Amino acid sequence: MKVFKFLLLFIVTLMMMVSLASAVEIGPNPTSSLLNDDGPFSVSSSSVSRYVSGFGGGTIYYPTTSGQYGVIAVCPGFTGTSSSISWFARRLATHGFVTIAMNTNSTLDYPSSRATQLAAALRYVINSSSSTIRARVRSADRGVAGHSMGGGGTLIASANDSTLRVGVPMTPWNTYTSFSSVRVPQMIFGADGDTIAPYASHARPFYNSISLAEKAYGLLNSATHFTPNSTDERIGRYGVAFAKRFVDGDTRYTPFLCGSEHTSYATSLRFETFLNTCPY
Ligand code: 9J3
Repeated sequence: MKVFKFLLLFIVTLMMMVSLASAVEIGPNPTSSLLNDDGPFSVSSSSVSRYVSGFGGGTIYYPTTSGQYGVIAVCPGFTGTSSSISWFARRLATHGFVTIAMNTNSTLDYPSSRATQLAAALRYVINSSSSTIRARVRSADRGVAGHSMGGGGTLIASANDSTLRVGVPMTPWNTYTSFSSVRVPQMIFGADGDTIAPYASHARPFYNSISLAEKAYGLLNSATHFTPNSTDERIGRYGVAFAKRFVDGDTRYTPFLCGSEHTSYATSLRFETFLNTCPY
């Protein structure tokens, strides 16, 4: 009996050590007003030539404060360039991530190509020729995000690499709807007025098809296909909170995804529909 109790205590202690080891708290305790805007980190940026191999260059954003941060690549949509999603890459960085607002090899590349380019952009940041940027990166903690075909690419990149920690597809577009093999947590945004990637045939069936990962779906009210191309409080708030929860394992963000801070914010004025697999 005593041996049994000792074993149990030992196992519980081990489990606690494992869960602590995989969670990194970066930055002050989150508040609603911090999450609605730029975060507490000052950010530097570094431009990446379009002639690098595997993707089309872009801009890296990283916290000025030394430390190790998760890394997230953000991909634009069809005909778009990095400037169309740079607000989101920069926003993530101000909350404690190293990010890249990337360009694609061709602005006409399809989602499967955008997926391999997202992976190439992550590798590029992790192996950066800048020792400052290399020193800021926790290479095990990688995520992907993107708009439209970049959102389709985000889901495909997530299906291709189950070691990614997060995907944030924004008004995603793809030729097929089943992402049943995805094991990477996804925060999917749809737009109620999207006529290019209508949520009923894109974002929503993508969300529904995922059963092997934690997920959330926010259908933005009074929004279009291009709402993710400029600063949006809702996308910033939930994109940051979801990335913090799943890239850093930081459960201080749980109330903003599943708890009272979520339910009070996610009114029907902001989200026509909000679905999730809470608690997480
Ligand atoms: O990336 C997007 O904005 C994709 C939607 C699109 O127009 O696809 C047509 C082929």
